[in-house]
Amino acid sequence: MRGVRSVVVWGALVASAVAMSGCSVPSAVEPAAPDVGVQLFQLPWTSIAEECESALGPAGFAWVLTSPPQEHVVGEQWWVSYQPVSYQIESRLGTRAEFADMVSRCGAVGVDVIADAVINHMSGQDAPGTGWVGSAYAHQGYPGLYGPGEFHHCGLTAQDDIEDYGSREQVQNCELVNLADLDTGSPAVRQTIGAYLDDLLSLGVAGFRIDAAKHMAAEDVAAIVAALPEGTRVMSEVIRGAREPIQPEEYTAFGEVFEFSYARELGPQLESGMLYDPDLSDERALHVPASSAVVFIDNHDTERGNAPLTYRNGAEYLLANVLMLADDYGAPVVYSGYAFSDRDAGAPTNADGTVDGGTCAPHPAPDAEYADGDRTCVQRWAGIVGMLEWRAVVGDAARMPGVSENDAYGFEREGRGVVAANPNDADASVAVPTSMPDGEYCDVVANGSGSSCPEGARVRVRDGLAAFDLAPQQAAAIHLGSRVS
Ligand code: LM2
Ligand code: CA
Repeated sequence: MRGVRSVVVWGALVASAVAMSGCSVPSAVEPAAPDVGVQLFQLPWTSIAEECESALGPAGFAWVLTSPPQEHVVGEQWWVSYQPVSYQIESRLGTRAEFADMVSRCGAVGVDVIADAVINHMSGQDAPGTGWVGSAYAHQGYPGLYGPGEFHHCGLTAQDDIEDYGSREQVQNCELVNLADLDTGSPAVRQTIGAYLDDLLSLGVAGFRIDAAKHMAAEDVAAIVAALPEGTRVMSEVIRGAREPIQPEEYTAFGEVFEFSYARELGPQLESGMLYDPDLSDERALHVPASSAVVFIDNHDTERGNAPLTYRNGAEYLLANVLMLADDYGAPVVYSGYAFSDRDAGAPTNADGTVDGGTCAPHPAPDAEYADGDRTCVQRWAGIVGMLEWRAVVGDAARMPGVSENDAYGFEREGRGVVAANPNDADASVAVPTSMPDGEYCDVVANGSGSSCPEGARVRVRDGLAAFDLAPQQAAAIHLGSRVS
């Protein structure tokens, strides 16, 4: 099902590239299967369904990562999503019926749904309470699911909280910020978690982000995954800490992992203007192999933490996303949330407490004018949409060695596309070697998937060089299908 629909979508993508340029993509070019995802943080299910139909499907996104769908503690903060009280698919983000409708509508336009699975822990409340749809709970008691005997009591720290990330035992068996830590080594617990994941699969999800995977022994996650149907996509969140005992590599045997090194290295290098060229070495140190990696510039935690670039950085953030989408390492996931000044602030809500989906209309591009609560809508920025088209056209073409000139930088994906970036505060020009045919091409970062190409968005290729003139913090990219003359 996924494959067939995907073919239709990338057929349309390349068709639009051809329509734009008025000349055909040489037949040697096989468009790549879409692999780019988008995390739509705290966006309600009905809004995600609409977004799939109006934006994600047409742009060629392959998957969307949702916020956690299960019942949670009651509260205003976004992070109540990460405190499960039952596995009912009922939350501030929508009902079970709305979730199911989203999965089928996204699937119909070729977009898989990846659900955020919070399975390391339950709530972090000390006092008993009642969840979003009325489930009673206590810190280590969730009627019908788990009793006190099914939680870890690590007994290693004063409050049973994780204190030392240098201790494997603490990280996996103590409580992460007071969140009741499930005994994932127990067959009964594994089975209950498995039933929850199976339920989501029965609604059509393609796979899961495994929240806080580092806080579960890899063998525990492996056992839970082994019980899922073959082909279920699994993306473990294992925040890499260079000197920590638990490393992401332990989790690659049964799925992909979010590779936190990628953004950590890309961001600072962009800011200093010292762009790094991974092709100068054969392997990326402290990175999992490309086929295991999910890469991102930021996510909901890092944008509230130490992400070097977020929506607040405007053009430079777009530039970083462009380079990630141009790269040949891992499956990229674009992040899209809402503006905030208080790290705990939830997305705007309706009178009944459900999250409001907002609108993308005011901010179609990086913008300094976000008010708190505005959706950033990164998935609709012209430069992002243009790069999805670019990525489909370059496919698996080799990434050629980068060149750096006048503090600007660029590289070719052999014979099919060229990208360039100027992370500095002054105009800069760079000529990037390419085997693309001579001619004038449209910059798809500036022009998105637009049908006509304004003069200012054109890039000339002559005698094996693509000549880019870039404004401060501008990235630009051309591909075989974006040729205008
Ligand atoms: C994750 N990945 O491993 C999520 O991506 C991250 O967003 C989650 O933290 C975390 N792990 C647990 O799933 C968020 C948020 C925390 C919040 C927790 C639980 O960043 O601030 O903790 O969710 O809702 C909050 C309070 C904290 C309190 C805790 C329990 O900030 O002070 O701890 O609730 O009541 C006493
Ligand atoms: Ca644990």
